[in-house]
Amino acid sequence: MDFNLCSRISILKGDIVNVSCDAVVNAANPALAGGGGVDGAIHRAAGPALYEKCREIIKEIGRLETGEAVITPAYEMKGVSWIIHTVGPVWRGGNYREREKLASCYEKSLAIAAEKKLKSVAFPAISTGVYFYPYKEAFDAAFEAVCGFLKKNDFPQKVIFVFYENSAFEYAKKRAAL
Ligand code: AR6
Repeated sequence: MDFNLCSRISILKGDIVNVSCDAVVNAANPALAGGGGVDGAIHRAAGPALYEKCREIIKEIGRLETGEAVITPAYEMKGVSWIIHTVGPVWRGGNYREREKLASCYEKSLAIAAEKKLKSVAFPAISTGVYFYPYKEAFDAAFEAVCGFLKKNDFPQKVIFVFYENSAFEYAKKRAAL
């Protein structure tokens, strides 16, 4: 990876709610109804106002389509100002445009961050939990999308990939050569 890009990407292991940054990305569902995994952790950290805001958004847009993203405040979540909610694809074997849809989650989330001139954005490994996307293929798609975006945009200045599981964390570090 070239030096400039390298200095703009970090790979961490841990809980995304403990990362300090301008925005964290939530692996949401189309109803923005909260759930388990990252979504549950983010809703718990942000408090009930987030749930209310999500209801308002769904009233307006009906549902959040796979690969799309919306932004809300982070409410009570410490060290974070914004939450960007995106819906990853459910893995169905790889022939249902899963890669394209997963790349879109990263690109649309980053486009929102760029528009707001946010400095730092943290992503979980979208779709790799209950949506069953294999973690290696998921990181390959995510990394390509993020690098492509950062090359063309000055904001966000920094992207942080946050992994919960050691295998995914180790793979990402090796793959990104960080
Ligand atoms: N911090 C960082 N990573 C986490 C955390 C955490 N606190 N918790 C889990 N992970 P998932 P999806 C990892 O299932 O596959 C929800 O119910 C986890 O190990 O959270 O996109 C939504 O409401 C996994 O690698 O998201 C949707 O219905 C990765 O985050 C659905 O799940 C993603 O796992 C979305 O499924």
